[in-house]
Amino acid sequence: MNNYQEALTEAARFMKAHDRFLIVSHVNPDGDTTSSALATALLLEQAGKSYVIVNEGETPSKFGFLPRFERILNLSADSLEERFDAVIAVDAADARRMGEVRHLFAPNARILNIDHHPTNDFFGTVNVIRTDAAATAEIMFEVMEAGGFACTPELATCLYTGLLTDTGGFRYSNTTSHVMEIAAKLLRCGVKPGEIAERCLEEITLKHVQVLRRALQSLKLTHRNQVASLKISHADLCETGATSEDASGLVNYGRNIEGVEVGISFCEPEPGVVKVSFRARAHVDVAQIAKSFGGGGHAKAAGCTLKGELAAIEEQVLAKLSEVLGVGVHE
Ligand SMILES: [Mn+2]
Repeated sequence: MNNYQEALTEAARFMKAHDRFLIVSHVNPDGDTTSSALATALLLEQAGKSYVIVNEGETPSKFGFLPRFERILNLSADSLEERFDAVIAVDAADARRMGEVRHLFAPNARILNIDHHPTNDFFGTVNVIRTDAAATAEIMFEVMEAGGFACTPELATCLYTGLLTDTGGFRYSNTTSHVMEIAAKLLRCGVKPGEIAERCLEEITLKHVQVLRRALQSLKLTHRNQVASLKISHADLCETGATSEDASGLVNYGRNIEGVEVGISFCEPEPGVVKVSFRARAHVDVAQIAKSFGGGGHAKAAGCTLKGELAAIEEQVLAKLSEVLGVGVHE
C-alpha cells in the first residue's frame, strides 16, 4: 500500500477512534470546503459519532440546499464554549486558512487535515493531501471508500457539489477521467445533477447583477491587454445593498475576454480592506502571485486580502503583474 492509501485508511480510523469532533471549513467558504465539511458530518453520523461544524464567518446561503447545512455554526455570530480533542479541517491549505478557530481546540487536540492545495503545509496530526485531486470532495470520496462507509444520496449530493464547484462545472483542466468516474458513481447513488447545477452555477442574485453593472464600468485592460481588472468599492456594495457574496465570481468576466491572460477583481467589503481575486487562463501561476501578498490558492484561481486604500492596492498588484509578465502596466 502506498502512503496515500495509508493516509486514507488513517483518516477513516481517525473518524472511528474519537467520539466527538469539531469540523472546520476554510475562511470565505466555497462549495468544496462546505460540501466536504458536510460530507464529513454525514460520515461521522454513519459511525455513530457527534460533531459541531464551524466556520469563522458566514457560509453562503446558496449552499443552503446541502444536507446538514443548518448545522454550520457561524463563529462571528455565535460563540462556543466547548473545547475539542478531535478536529477535522477540510480544504484548508494551512492552519491560518481555518480562521479564528484555534480557541476551540483542546491543548493536545489531534487534527485530521484533508486537502488538495499544493500550498498545504501538513499542519495536521494526520494529513491526507493529494494535490492532483480536483477537489477536497474527491479525497472525501476516497476516505468514504477506504472506511467502508455507505454512499447515501445525501452524502453523494455533498461530494458531487464539491466536485462540480471546484471544477467550474466540470470545465477546468482539473476535470480528470477520475473526477468523471467518481461523478458517475455519485449519480448512481441518487444525485440530481440538474438541481445542483441550477443552485451552484446558474442562479444569481439580483444584487449580483446590480453590482456587476458597476464593476463592468470599472473594467480596465492593461499589460498589452493581457490583464483585465475590475473594482467593486465599498460604496458600490453599500449603494446596491450587495454583500461580498453577491460580488463573487465577477473576476471571471475579465478573465474570459479573448486574449486576456489574468483576470483580477478588487473588492472592498469594508473600508480599508480589499479582497483580491485572480484567475489565470494558461501560463501564469496566480497562486504564486497571491502568495507573495500573503494569500494562496491554485495555479489558475487564487486570492489574497490586503489592508489599505483601494487605488493603492490596485497599483501595487498591477505592478506585481508587470514583474511576472515582463510587460509594463500601460505598455
Ligand atoms: Mn477545494
